[in-house]
Amino acid sequence: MPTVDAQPSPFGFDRDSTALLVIDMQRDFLLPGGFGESLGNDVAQLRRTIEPLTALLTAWRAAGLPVIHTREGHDSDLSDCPPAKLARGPMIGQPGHFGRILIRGEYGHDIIDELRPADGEVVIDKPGKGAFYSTDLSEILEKSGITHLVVTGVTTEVCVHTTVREANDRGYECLVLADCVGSYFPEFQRVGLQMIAAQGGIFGWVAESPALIKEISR
Ligand code: C5J
Repeated sequence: MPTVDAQPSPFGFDRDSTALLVIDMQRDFLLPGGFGESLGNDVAQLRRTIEPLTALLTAWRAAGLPVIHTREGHDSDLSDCPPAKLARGPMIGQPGHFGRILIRGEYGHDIIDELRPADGEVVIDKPGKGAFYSTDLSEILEKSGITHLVVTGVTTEVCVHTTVREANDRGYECLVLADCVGSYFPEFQRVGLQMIAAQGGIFGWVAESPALIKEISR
């Protein structure tokens, strides 16, 4: 069984039952001038994930393993936007530099060019922070016999954490790749990763992508 050096212990996985989850690598979060930057965030903190994630995707696809992408966003009438989210995020649906913010079909909502989904890869549109809430991710994973998830994307403490916690409660074993997840806030990145692997791996495991690439390229 392939095994990756990870915290708090080695992470073993079976190629037939493991999927790569790429969370919300969307223009509005990552591009200079996008929604994330308009809130005063430093997008460079997220953009450092692009290079390692590109290398991982190349190796993962070469190994013939499944990739699932997610995008956070809403229908144009915002009917699927949880009211509490809209109340504290009134800019959702408003005009931004790359179209209406977090609205499906707008330029800013889509995935950055470097990580564009390949033909046949699943893309999940999610209205919440977690990838399971109000999506068919559970059914897709069950149908494909997936039990282990390699989790990447942004942001570490929000959509990555929510998804990993949801996945953990549903029985999935999650490996989070430290160099392939990003937060606008260095402190949240550091502590967010610590929280996952703490207490014997309370939500999962944490590793660096080169260790995983080495395993899947054997
Ligand atoms: C946020 C996300 N931070 N993808 N979204 O609002 O983490």
